[in-house]
Order: sequence, then C-alpha cells, then structure tokens
Amino acid sequence: MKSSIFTSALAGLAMASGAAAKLKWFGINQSVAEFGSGTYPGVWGTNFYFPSTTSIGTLIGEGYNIFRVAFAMERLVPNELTGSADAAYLANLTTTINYITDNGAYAVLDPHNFGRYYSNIITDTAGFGSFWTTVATAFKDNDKVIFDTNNEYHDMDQTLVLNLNQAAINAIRAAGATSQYIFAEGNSYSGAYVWNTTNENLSGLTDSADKLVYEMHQYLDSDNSGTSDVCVSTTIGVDRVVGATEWLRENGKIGVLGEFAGGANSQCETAIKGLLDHLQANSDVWQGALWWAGGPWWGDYIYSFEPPSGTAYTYYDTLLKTYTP
Ligand SMILES: *[C@@H]1O[C@H](CO)[C@@H](O)[C@H](O)[C@H]1NC(C)=O
Ligand SMILES: *[C@@H]1O[C@H](CO)[C@@H](O)[C@H](O)[C@H]1NC(C)=O
Ligand SMILES: *[C@@H]1O[C@H](CO)[C@@H](O)[C@H](O)[C@H]1NC(C)=O
Ligand SMILES: CC(=O)N[C@H]1CO[C@H](CO)[C@@H](O)[C@@H]1O
Repeated sequence: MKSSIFTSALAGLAMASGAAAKLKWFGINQSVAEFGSGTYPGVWGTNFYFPSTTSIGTLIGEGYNIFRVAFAMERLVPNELTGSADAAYLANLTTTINYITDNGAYAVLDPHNFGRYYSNIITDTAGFGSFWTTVATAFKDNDKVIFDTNNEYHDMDQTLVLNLNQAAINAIRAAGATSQYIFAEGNSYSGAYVWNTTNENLSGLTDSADKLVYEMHQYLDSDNSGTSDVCVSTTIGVDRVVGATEWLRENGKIGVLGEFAGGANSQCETAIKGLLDHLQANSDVWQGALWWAGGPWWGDYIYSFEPPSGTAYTYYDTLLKTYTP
C-alpha cells in the first residue's frame, strides 16, 4: 500500500482520460454512542444510543462503503484502562459494527476520547495498550473492522501522542488482529492544515502488518473547528490539505480524511468539491474520506448526514455519491 511512481502515473493517466481514480473508501461518520460526554455510564436512550442500521443500510445502498462509529472509552471499559469490557455496551456496539461489515462496508472503531479518559489526558501508555488489547481481541476476526487509535488528540505532549499511537498499534497486532487497517490520529485535533508542523514525528510509527493509515480531519470554516456553515473561500478545502498531501508523499505514507464537512450553501459546495477532487487526484496517498456526520440524534445540525432529511444529506448526497468507489 505504499505510494509509488507507478500508481501516481496511473492516477495521472486516469485524470487525463477524464476518469479520476476513485478513493478506496468513501463514507460517513456515525454518531450517538459517544453522546452524553461526561455522563458515564449514562442511560441508553437518554444520554446515548446507537446508530440506525436502517439509515446505514440506505447509505450502503447508495454506495458509501465506510462508516466511522464513535463510542466512549468510559462506557466500553468503565473501571480502568486495564479493566474488562462492559458486556452490554460491547454487545450493542458489535451489533452496529457487524451490520456494517455484514453488508460489505468497512467499520471504523472510533474511541471518541480526544486522548483523554474521564477527562484526564492519558499518560499511561501501557494501560492504553491494555484497552486496545481488549477491543482488538473482541474484533480480531472481522477483517472489515478498522481500529482508529483515538479521536483528535489535542494540547498534549507530542512524544506522548507518538507513544500512545505506537502502544495501540503494538497491542492490536499482539492481540492477533493482523489483517486489519489501523488509523493513527495526531495532535491539534488531527488537523490536516497543521499536520506538517505538528505531527512530524508520527512518521516514525511502525506497524508489523504494514497497514497503517494516517487519519486527518479538516473543516472549512474560519477557525477549522467545524462549528459554522460558512466556508472561508471556494478553494479553502484544497488550500488546507495540500501540505498534508505533500507530507504523506514525502514520507511514503497513506492518509484518510476521517472528518470533513461544510455548510449547505454554494460557496461550501464548491470548496468541498475542490477538496474531494484533490483527494481523488492524489489517490496514491489519499485512500478515503468520511463526512461528519450521520446519526439519529443530530436534529437540525448543520452537517447532519442522516437520511432522509438531515440538512447535509439533502444538500450534499447527490454530489458525495459521485465519489463512492
Ligand atoms: C443495549 O441495547 C438494548 C436495546 O437493544 C438496551 O435495552 C440496552 O439498555 C443497551 N445497553 C447498553 C449498555 O447500551
Ligand atoms: C516528537 O515531536 C516533538 C515536536 O516536534 C519533538 O520535540 C520530539 O523529539 C519528537 N519525539 C520523538 C520521540 O521523536
Ligand atoms: C504545511 O501545510 C499547509 C496547509 O496545507 C501549507 O499551506 C504549507 O505550505 C505547508 N508547509 C510546508 C512547509 O510544507
Ligand atoms: C465538528 C464536529 O462536528 N464536532 C463534533 C464532534 O463530536 C462531538 C461529540 O459527538 C460533537 O459534540 C461535536 O459537535
């Protein structure tokens, strides 16, 4: 899965002939099992829930082939990092994951924890490894599962972010999960726009199975936070990821844009299209992209991709479908 001059040349030829090479993965984040942050374990149906398999089925039917399923580490492994899994939460999460993979798509296990456990920065790398041993053991026989080490590390020591990622990778492989992809995230909320300055040392991560993918996130609003429906310009998508594209290629790495979104308006639409065309044109290093986000409890959220009436689903589905593999 390493980039090569050969695949670059093929991508170039495909572009020249008007048929851009498709990304391997194109899909939608799935929220709600991580909702109720800070209320642990919380009450199923009140503080948190699980994604709608009906909605996911609709999206798979339209061609989307990857779903990143957010969950809370505190609910899956409630007592301490080295503790065992809560059987009921694991069973419900497994139902969601198996629905996705039984229907032919990839399911990304996303501990939506920002490098924290019960609000404290995780500094116990061995304990973090134990957490991943528990999770990987439960899913090691499903080769369409992808392990995302953690959602959006931020304001953490950079060597700690490196060490936590490496501990996760080592634990996942040692648990016998050797066929699956692993997504490593970075500091500064995994922001693609600062990846080349913040996450330089993550190029040193090693994976015995050689199936490591660097997951970055990118929003198109003024502060990169994904909280506004206003996009800075029609070219802001490309502007913010070109440095990451170069970083991946220079380091011989593969990347996935694990979260992106923009408002339901024409300026954002042009910027989103430019971003996705750029990823496709560089599909030797970019392997996929996932919209943020679907899920049954988003209501009228500006980026909701929940069928049938989510704000972004109704505005963007026609465009995004054209990027599915
Ligand atoms: C799991 O889902 C069932 C419904 O299928 C629900 O009754 C139960 O409370 C859930 N438990 C957890 C911990 O998610
Ligand atoms: C990680 O990156 C930081 C910041 O660039 C650097 O100071 C540190 O030495 C790096 N750590 C390792 C182990 O490479
Ligand atoms: C780093 O990435 C940013 C954003 O894509 C880009 O503007 C900048 O030129 C890059 N810097 C270097 C040194 O590549
Ligand atoms: C940008 C964005 O949508 N962020 C979301 C990340 O996930 C948390 C928890 O699900 C949401 O509250 C944020 O809005």
